[in-house]
Amino acid sequence: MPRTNLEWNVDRQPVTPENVFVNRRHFLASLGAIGAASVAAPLGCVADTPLPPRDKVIRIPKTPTSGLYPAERNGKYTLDRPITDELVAATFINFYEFTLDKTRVWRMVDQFIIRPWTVEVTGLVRKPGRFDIDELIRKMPLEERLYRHRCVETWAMAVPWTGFPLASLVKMVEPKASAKYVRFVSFNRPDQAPNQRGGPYRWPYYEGLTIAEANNELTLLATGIYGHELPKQHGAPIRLVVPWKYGFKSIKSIERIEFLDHQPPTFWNDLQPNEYKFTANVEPHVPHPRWSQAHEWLIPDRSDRRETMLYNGYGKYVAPLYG
Ligand SMILES: Nc1nc2c(c(=O)[nH]1)N[C@H]1C(S)=C(S)[C@@H](COP(=O)(O)O)O[C@H]1N2
Ligand SMILES: [Mo]
Repeated sequence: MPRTNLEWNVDRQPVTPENVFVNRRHFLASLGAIGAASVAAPLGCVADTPLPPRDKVIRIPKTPTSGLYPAERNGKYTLDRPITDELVAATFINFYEFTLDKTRVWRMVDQFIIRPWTVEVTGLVRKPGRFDIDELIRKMPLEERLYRHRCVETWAMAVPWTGFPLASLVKMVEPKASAKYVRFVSFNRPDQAPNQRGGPYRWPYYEGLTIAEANNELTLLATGIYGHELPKQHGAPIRLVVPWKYGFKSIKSIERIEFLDHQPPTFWNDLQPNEYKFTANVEPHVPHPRWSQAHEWLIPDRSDRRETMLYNGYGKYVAPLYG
């Protein structure tokens, strides 16, 4: 059966160049509308294929808060694997607002405008507000943390994020006792993001956490990566990082945060109700309907396989939330 483009684009993975070409054609054929020119385009981040030039891919924004980077590293959070090469991470990206093709997101983000940017905080809080992104960042305690990242598609990476605990924003806005969930909403700008023009998705992307998950010490709002501000493809100017959950929970480019008394629907659960539920923790023994989650592989090398760890190895911090 031909896949629909509602599904995860797991074909866009570094395999052998031959397979990449076959998979790419299969993938493009399944999308239908793309011409032969793009089939011949460079493949980008694929093992054994040259990566594109660093200065083209990693465009670091210049903003009123650029001077805050690099932030001091919090050494509490350590890795069991090497930090992923920055250029590999920047060219292997899920950001469906722009394209489903991981290796081409970086080429599609030029028109995306990340200043001025406002984050609106609403709902069941005593101090709601609309925060200018740079004023918000200046109020918050920026630090760097090394975290593993695990995508539901089985690829994994390890990166240094810069950001602040979501808990410090939660504290600032003073949630009411009735606030049990936090909902996050990304942007909807078809003029800036090509894949928001038509198609089957219901934009903007939206996600959610319980208030306990939001207040967990691991949960970050990231504004930087690799010691500088987020390049657009990583979800500038501010994105969630929830390292014990599948990557799709870590919503990029957040415009609104709402405090609710009920569990909100989420983007992927609405599209694929038979996949992972709201919680979507990394659990090796719970397969995806179409693949096992027992193993993961470290980009860019499909053969660099590891056993998936329960809660992505963060059980020490989060297991009590689910016991
Ligand atoms: N707004 C938005 N956020 C998103 C996504 C997306 O398509 N749109 N993809 C998610 C998925 S599936 C993953 S794995 C991570 C990838 O983050 P990275 O590209 O910075 O590694 O972002 C998540 N956040
Ligand atoms: Mo993902």
